[in-house]
Amino acid sequence: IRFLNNNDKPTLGVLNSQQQVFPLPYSDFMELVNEAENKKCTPLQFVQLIIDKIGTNEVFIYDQLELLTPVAAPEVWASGVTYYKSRQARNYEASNWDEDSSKTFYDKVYDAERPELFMKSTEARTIGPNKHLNIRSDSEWQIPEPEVGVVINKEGKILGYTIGNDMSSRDIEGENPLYLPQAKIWKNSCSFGPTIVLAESLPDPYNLEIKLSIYREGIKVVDESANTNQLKRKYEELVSFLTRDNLILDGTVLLTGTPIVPPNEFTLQDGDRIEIEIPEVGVLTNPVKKLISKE
Ligand code: DO4
Ligand code: MG
Repeated sequence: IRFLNNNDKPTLGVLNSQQQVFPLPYSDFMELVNEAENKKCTPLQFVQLIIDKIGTNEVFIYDQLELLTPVAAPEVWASGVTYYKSRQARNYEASNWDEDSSKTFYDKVYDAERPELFMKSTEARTIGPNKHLNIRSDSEWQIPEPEVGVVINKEGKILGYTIGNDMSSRDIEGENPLYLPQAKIWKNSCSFGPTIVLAESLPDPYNLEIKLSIYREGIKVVDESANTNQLKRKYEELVSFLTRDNLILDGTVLLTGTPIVPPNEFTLQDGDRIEIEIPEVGVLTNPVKKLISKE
C-alpha cells in the first residue's frame, strides 16, 4: 500500500493479514520494483530482504492511515466488453439489443481479435481509497465499474494486481459511442487500490471473486458479485495490444473490464458509498459526490 506518514510524506508499506503496516524506505511502488531489479531479485524477495534488514519495529495500523493509490500511476488505461455481462449492458444502453439480428459493434468487439482499449485517466484525475469519486452534472445514468487492474512497467510486464473503478455514464455512451471519452473521463472518475498484490504472490488471477456493494443512507442498495473466470481474454493479451506501437510509462494501470453492471434502473447519487472487494486484494471504498453544473 501507499500512505501518508506522520510527516505527510508518501510512503510505501507492506500490509499483513493482521492489518499491520510496515513502512518501506520508498515513496512509490516503482522505486521498489526498479531497486529489486537492480539487486537482481524479485520484488517479493526484495521486500523480505528489507524487512529482515530494517526490522518491523515501526508499525502502523491500516485503518488509521490516509491511503494513497498504491502506485503513482501516470496513466490509467482500460479495456472494455471483456465480459459477456458488459456486452449485454452496452447493447441495452445503446438501445439496439434485440432490435435486429445484425451484430452491433459491441458484439463485434467482444469476439474480435483486437480488444477495446481506451485511455481512462491520468494521475491528476485518479484518486485513492476513501476519497470522493465524482459523478457528472450532465448525466442521469451513472454507475461504477468494478474491475481488476493490472500494474505494468514500461515494457508491459505485469507486476501486480489491484482493484479499479471505471466510473461510467451510461446515457452519454448510449447516446453515441463517439462520446466515450466524455462517458469515461472527468475529474475524479477513476479510483484504484487499496493494495497491489504482487504477480508472483497471486497464484490464479483468473479465479478472483469481485464484489460490488453500494450503500445509500446506510442501506445496501446494490449487492452484486462475479468472478474473473468469466474474463473472455487473457491479461497478457490486453497488455500486448496496449503496448503495441505505444509509449507506456512505468507504473501504468490497465483496467481489464467489468464483469458487473448494476441493475438497469440504478443510477449513482450524491452521498452514495461504493465498496469493491476482491478478497485477495482488499476493499476499495469511495464516497460519491455529484458535480454542480457551472452553466
Ligand atoms: O464499451 C465501452 C466500455 C466498456 C467497459 O468499460 C467495460 O466493459 O468495462
Ligand atoms: Mg469498464
